[in-house]
Amino acid sequence: MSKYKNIESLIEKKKSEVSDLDTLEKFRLNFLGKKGEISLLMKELSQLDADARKQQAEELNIIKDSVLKFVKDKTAELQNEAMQGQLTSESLDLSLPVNSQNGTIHPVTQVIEEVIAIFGDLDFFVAEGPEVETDYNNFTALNTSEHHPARQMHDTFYVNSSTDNMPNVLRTHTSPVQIRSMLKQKPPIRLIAPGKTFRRDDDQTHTPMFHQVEGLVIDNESNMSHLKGCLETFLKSFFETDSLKMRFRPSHFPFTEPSAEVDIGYKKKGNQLIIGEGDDWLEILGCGMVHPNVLKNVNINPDEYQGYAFGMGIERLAMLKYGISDLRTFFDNDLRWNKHYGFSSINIPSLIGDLS
Ligand code: 2NM
Repeated sequence: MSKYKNIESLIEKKKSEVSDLDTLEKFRLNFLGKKGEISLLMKELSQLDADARKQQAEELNIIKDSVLKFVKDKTAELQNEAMQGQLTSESLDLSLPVNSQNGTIHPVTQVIEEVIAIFGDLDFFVAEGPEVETDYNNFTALNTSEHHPARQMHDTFYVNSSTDNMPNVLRTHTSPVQIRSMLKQKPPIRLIAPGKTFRRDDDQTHTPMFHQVEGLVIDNESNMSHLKGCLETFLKSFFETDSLKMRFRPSHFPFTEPSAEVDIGYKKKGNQLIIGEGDDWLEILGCGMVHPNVLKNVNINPDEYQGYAFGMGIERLAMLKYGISDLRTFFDNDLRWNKHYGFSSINIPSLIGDLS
């Protein structure tokens, strides 16, 4: 042992001088680097005879291993200290008042909150579900046949997982949330399902991800006139107007019968759209009476229960209400756009206070 007393005491002295990752790296190079003290001593071993070489190599390896262990342990210790320091210095006090000069609420979030406030007041509750769905919940349960064009690869994002040997999809509408809700809960049901939806579409007026809100009412009396009254109340409240021209046009969806599309009247005043009056029509939502096959698929007896459903695009509602002309700008994350079209985080939409 005596031969290496000097280096051992040098190591102990240098250990005590290590205070951060920089000095630790210098320490490592000083002993274990190519021209480090231990490496040089290793080279000297070759000049010794076999017995002495074996004995001293053993001693030197023990010293080398202890230096390696020190470097490893000290690295972990210093990194942990750095992390703790960062966690303390970067802590965020969530109880501080909002600085409304900075962040804004995105128009999509704002409109979802407004829609929830209105339907909440009409006794609807909010339902949610996963964005990756089974092919069954997204299509089959909704009376969409095996060969319906909506199932085609060019409309639907299929993902690399499957349920019951059927591929999973990114939900193309929020209707699978209604399927899940009807399987869990017996009528009467009054729900809305807001959320992200996905379709393989990307052009001026389509983005591959967009938001929808759908509504569902199931009981033993609701009919088309209830549907019409419900939508009229909603649209008047949402567009904050008492005069609202509205028309139903016959349409087709696999999950409703009869089905309709709803237009609202508007006119142009300069660059501005006046919603509710005028001789031009804007398509705003789709709706209908829930198809008996859909009810059967969720074990609800269509001879006992019936109901209506509707669906609309959130971005479209936001564009019409807040005069945003380009869909794609919603997802550009341009801070100037966010600041211009965003909403204060202090004003939460409500029917008692201000909707917007
Ligand atoms: C729409 C239009 C018409 C709809 C139907 C259902 C369900 F689950 F009850 F069958 N949910 N949503 C529906 C009906 C959606 O969106 C344009």
